[in-house]
Amino acid sequence: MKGWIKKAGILTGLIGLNSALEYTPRTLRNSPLLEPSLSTIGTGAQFEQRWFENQIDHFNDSDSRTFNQRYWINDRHYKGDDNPPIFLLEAGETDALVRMDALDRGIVNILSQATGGIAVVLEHRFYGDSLPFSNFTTDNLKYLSYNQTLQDSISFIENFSSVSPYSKTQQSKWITYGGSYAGARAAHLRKLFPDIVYGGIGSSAVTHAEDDYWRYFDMIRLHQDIACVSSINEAVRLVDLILDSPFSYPKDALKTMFGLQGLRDEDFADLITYPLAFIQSLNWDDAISSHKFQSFCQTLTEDSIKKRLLGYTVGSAPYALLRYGQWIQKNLSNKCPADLTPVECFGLPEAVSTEPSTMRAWGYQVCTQWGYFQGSPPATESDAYRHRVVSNRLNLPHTSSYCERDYGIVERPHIDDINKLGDFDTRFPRLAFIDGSADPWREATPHSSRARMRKDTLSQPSVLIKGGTHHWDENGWEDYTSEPKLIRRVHEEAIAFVTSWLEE
Ligand SMILES: *[C@@H]1O[C@H](CO)[C@@H](O)[C@H](O)[C@H]1NC(C)=O
Ligand SMILES: *[C@@H]1O[C@H](CO)[C@@H](O)[C@H](O)[C@H]1NC(C)=O
Ligand SMILES: *[C@@H]1O[C@H](CO)[C@@H](O)[C@H](O)[C@H]1NC(C)=O
Ligand SMILES: *[C@@H]1O[C@H](CO)[C@@H](O)[C@H](O)[C@H]1NC(C)=O
Ligand SMILES: CC(=O)N[C@H]1CO[C@H](CO)[C@@H](O)[C@@H]1O
Repeated sequence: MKGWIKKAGILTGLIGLNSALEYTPRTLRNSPLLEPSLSTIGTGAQFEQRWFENQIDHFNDSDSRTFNQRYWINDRHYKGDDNPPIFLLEAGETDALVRMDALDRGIVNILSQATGGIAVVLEHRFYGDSLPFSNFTTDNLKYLSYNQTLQDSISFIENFSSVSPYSKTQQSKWITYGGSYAGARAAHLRKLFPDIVYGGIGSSAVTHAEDDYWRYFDMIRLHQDIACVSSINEAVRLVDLILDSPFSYPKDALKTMFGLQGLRDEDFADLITYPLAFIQSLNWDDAISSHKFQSFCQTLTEDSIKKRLLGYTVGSAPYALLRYGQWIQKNLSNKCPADLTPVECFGLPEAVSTEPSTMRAWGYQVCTQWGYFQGSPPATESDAYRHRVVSNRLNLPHTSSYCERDYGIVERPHIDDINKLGDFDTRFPRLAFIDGSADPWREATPHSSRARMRKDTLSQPSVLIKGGTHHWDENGWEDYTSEPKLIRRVHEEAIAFVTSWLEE
């Protein structure tokens, strides 16, 4: 694998990682290529990078080791009054530079502007440059338990007025905000530490941890373009049929058609889920939205003479498969440098690196507490299974096998650590949940089809963005009043409920 790592630059940006929660084929997970690159996420240069010294172990008084946690402040709306409201954007499972746009133009800037407050982004331990250890061995990663990480934010809030340049903030009201995993954090911080955290907004907040999260892909089936979804389904069923063949010839031909010859069946099935991951990065703002899923759909469904001919003779599935293969070849396989084989580029590496990386950290959180292994629906979910958009090779034993391989973890994740904090029914005064109706993560949020209905009140707002995917309210425009109505209304509602909270 050495050659591949040396050429790490080549695939940078291939996956438009917003955060580690974005689905990543297992075969690409260990790749250093997935670290977000500064050219795609910006440098945050407009804000000064600051450091807070935090405890590595919050629960052991005789352990005095500390690490430096990174944060940034947007104070352009702060007029110098005593105790301004402070909006803490939890960066979550990513390099926090990814959140600089949200600090500059997004939700916390909008809320600070409306209230004369201060906006802060705090990087999460083990991500970006907030590293307690320079080696992510499983032993070191044990300090990445959820309770330790929540305590980081609490220590930060409690010490902010003494360590930051803003000393007149001892009595400030803190409101947490986060999207995705960070959304769950924002909600849990409010609920678990109500005297320290005045209010919270969980956007696409995954308050429900789940071992087998096959619903991720099923949300794609349920909410994306029907013609495209049914083409994917036809192609995938044909893939599974071919992979079931006892002979190697058809399987080899299939993989070659995708430019992925030599890959193991499971690695192949996993890798071709690649275009589906981009659903999560669809955004109302065209400038930052990913267009790869649409490009994939267009390729699969395009009308052509060939499509009609194949349709009349052997059915539409072979056409869908052919086009699927072409798209993967053009957009993924061909990115492999010419002097390397597909296996060298896309097969699982033999040795696992313990170097610090987003995937290494998030994978540990997944394997120990959160679950969210994404794959095919189980056959018992007959409707979802029949219409699956990913191969049935991607079952739970397969999708979670990296836990043992990469971390030596054999137990199932302790999802109860998370779910006992409220699960779908997490609620608290001054705690808001904002979700997208088509978000692949919706089934892990309080707006899941399995959750109790919620009333939308000023104290406990419950907002579902129609057609939205992942935390669409996090980003915004400098002048939010010029945003498209769908999003402007969410931002207006957030200003209204936050203003009312602050008046209480
Ligand atoms: C607490 O910290 C001390 C000093 O580092 C260490 O010797 C001890 O094993 C720690 N206890 C636990 C339970 O981790
Ligand atoms: C990280 O720890 C592992 C296991 O102890 C060790 O084999 C490896 O050499 C260490 N890597 C670095 C860069 O220190
Ligand atoms: C923190 O979480 C870890 C992992 O679940 C657990 O072992 C530990 O007992 C917890 N500590 C506290 C103080 O709750
Ligand atoms: C932060 O505040 C807490 C309680 O106010 C205090 O015990 C702790 O020592 C402080 N930590 C730092 C790093 O300043
Ligand atoms: C996003 C991307 O790179 N899309 C390309 C994938 O391949 C098709 C052709 O099949 C191109 O047209 C796209 O530009």
